[in-house]
This record gives sequence, C-alpha cells and structure tokens, in this order.
Amino acid sequence: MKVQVGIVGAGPAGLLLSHLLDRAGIETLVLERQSRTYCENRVRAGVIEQGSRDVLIESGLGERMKREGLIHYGVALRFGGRSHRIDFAALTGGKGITVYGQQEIVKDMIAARLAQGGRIEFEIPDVSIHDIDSNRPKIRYTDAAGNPQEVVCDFIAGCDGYHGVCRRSIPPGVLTAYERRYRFGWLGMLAAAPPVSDELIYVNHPRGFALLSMRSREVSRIYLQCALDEDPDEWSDDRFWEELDRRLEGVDAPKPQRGPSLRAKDVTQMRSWVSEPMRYGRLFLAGDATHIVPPTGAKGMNLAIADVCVLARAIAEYYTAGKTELLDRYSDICLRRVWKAERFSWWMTTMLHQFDDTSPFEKRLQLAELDYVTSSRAGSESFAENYVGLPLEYA
Ligand code: RFL
Ligand code: PHB
Repeated sequence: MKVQVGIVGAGPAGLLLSHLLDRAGIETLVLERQSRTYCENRVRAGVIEQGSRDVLIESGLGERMKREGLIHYGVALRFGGRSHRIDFAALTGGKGITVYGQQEIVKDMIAARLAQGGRIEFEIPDVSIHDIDSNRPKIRYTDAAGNPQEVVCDFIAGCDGYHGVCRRSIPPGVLTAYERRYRFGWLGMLAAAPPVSDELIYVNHPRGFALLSMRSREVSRIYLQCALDEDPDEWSDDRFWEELDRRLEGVDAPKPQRGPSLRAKDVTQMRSWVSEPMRYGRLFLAGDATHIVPPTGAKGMNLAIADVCVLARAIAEYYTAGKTELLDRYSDICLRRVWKAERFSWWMTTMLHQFDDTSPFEKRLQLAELDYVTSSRAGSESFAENYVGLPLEYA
C-alpha cells in the first residue's frame, strides 16, 4: 500500500493535520492505537486560543464550537483572599479564548474526516515505523482483520503523544531533551455543577493552587494542587468541595454550588519537556510527541494545533512547488513558539503553586509577582497576550 503522508495518532494534532492536508489535496492514512470511543471521551484540554479558534473555523471544523463553545474575554487571578480580573479584550485589542472540551474537538474532527472519506484506522496496537532516513519511509501494522500491512509513505507524521512510538524510533544521539518535573500534580473533578463565575479563576492559596474551569453552563471542571502520589479514590465529592472552599476563602469568596462528579477524579502530572529537533529524515513530530507543558497556561493542545498548521503548509508546498525550504525549517519555526509557551507555562506554574522547597522570601516574591501582573498595565498586558495566544508564525 502507498500513501502520501502516514499519520500516527488520532489526537488533535494527527486529526487536524489529516484534515488540512486533505484540503490541500494530499492523501493521508491515520493509525490510532485506541478505540474511537476512547479518543472521543478522553477529558483533557478546555481552553482554545484565539488563533486556534480561527484555524478551526477557517478550515471548516468550527461549526459546533461556534454554537456551543463559551467565549471568555478575561480570567481572574485570586490571591491574598481577593480576585483580580485580567481583561483580555481591553489588553489585546478584542481577543479572547474559547472554552470547549478537547474531546468535543476530537469528535468534530473525526466526524469531518470520515464524512470526507478520510481514512482513520482505530485500535491498531502494533504500529512501527521504518526507514525514516530514506525517501521511502514505511509504517507496518496489523489491521483490524488481523492482516499485516506495510504502507510506503513520502512522509510520516508522529502525532502519537508523549508515549508514542515515533520519537522512540529516532536513533540515539539525535535528539536533545530539556525537562523540568514538578513535585506536585492536579487532582481534577468534572462535576454536574454550574460554574461559580462566567470566567476561569486561577487561585494561589497557602493550602495549594486551585483552578475553577468549566465545560458548559451546567458542568464545572475543577482542579486542586495535590501530591504526586495522591490517590483520587480517597477524595469523596464532599472532601473535594470542602477543600475548594478553603482555597477560595477571603473577601468576596466565591461560593461554588456543589454537584456530583460525572466521572472518576484523576491526577495529572506536571511537566515541562521539549525534545529537539522536531524532525528526523522524513519523520516529522508534532504536539505532545515532542513537547509537553504543565497545564497551567492551557497551551498543550494549542501548540499541537500550531505545529500541524506549519507542517501542513510545508508539506503542501513540497507537493505544489517541489520546494523543501519550509519542511527544512519546520522544527526551527515551531520551536520558537514552543519555547515561548514553555516559558509562559513554567512562569504561571511557578507563580501560582505552593512549592515544598520555597523560602519565606520566595513566597513573598510570588505574591509580589501576582500583585505586579494584576496591577500594572505592562504586567497584565504581557499575561493577556500570552494567554490568548501568540500569533501563529509560518516563517
Ligand atoms: P494526544 O492528544 O496525546 O494524541 C496522541 C494520540 O496518539 C495515540 N497513540 C498512538 N497511536 C498509534 N500507535 C501508537 N503507538 C500510539 N501511541 C499513542 C494516542 O492514543 C492518542 O490518541 O496528543 P496531541 O494530538 O499532540 O494533542 C496534545 C493535547 O492532547 C495536549 O497537549 C492537551 O490535552 C494538553 N492540555 C491542555 N491543552 C490546551 O491547549 N489547553 C488546555 O486547557 C489544556 N488543559 C491539558 C489540559 C492536558 C491535561 N492532561 C490530562 C494532561 C488539562 C489537562 C488535565
Ligand atoms: C480545563 O478547563 O481543563 C483547563 C483550563 C485551563 C487550564 C487547564 C485546564 O489552564
């Protein structure tokens, strides 16, 4: 079998790449380890940057997001017992973010691909990639009927997340990894409870960070800073809500309306990690397969979207004009944006969480930083510009 671009992974990166290439008349095959149901129900990101929203709408994937997504023009940073609103619209010339679940985007993308005759094969457990440093890279796997398959590609896109096979198929010594791990996690709850506020609230409290987000006007998504080895089963709904109330104490303390969990609580590890370069031979890595940010800045899926926008354009330029310049610069172009998002996510994580090894001096600095960000025009402008998303660059 032959296909122009073989894509490993049907997360936001792989699906959007397949969609964008299809619009440029380029044929793809997407291979995914998990089932369609699993991919469509994995609760992860919730915040879509202005630029990602624009890409989804321009490429014809935004209809349901436009109807059901909630547009927010600000967030609150809460510390010292008070909330401080950052007004994105005023600070960024009218930009905002859209709150719309990643699994809804994934559903929309899968539906669009299949409606257009796109090929996605789910539940493929044994993808392997070969000859990536040649002009005829290959993907081998066993299809659903149990038949071994070999697909010869012009290019392979590794969109298979942190635990995927693609990055691990690059010979040792080629990649350099930069990493920072945090000694805490986020305990997440999805609850049938109306959000306490129209916008997200990020909380710095001596008992630990909290984030009040949402999925709709009826469903809240809330996170509490927790230990890395926290056992979610030890958290009843009541215990979770009580702890949240403690972290919201103070003047004008929001009083969330409680509701039952809609699914098991989960613990997310916090990590900053970049593997460079994002390309080896005819293998191009995108999204979580090549960089991870802690979720505090809400950047992971947005970076995945930005990567594949550049990659789709570079591959299209190869087929239409026979040029490889953009492909050759893919990694450099993406990494500039990746590192700025790494910086912002690390900075927000550092500013908002309790660290077990910080001195009283550093704790005061953290509060001074929050005070600066919320009271100075320059401070809040920089926060707002990064949160709504830096411009997508193609050169
Ligand atoms: P994904 O979504 O992990 O998709 C990779 C796909 O590859 C498949 N796969 C394989 N397929 C075939 N063969 C193999 N060997 C394979 N190995 C893996 C996997 O099954 C999967 O379907 O990566 P992608 O597409 O790069 O997308 C990245 C985003 O999913 C991720 O960055 C975000 O979820 C991060 N994130 C957030 N990002 C935002 O932009 N805004 C947010 O508000 C936000 N909040 C979050 C988040 C991530 C979180 N968690 C759980 C880590 C909140 C949380 C709690
Ligand atoms: C979410 O709604 O899941 C969410 C929102 C903002 C973040 C991270 C996660 O920074």
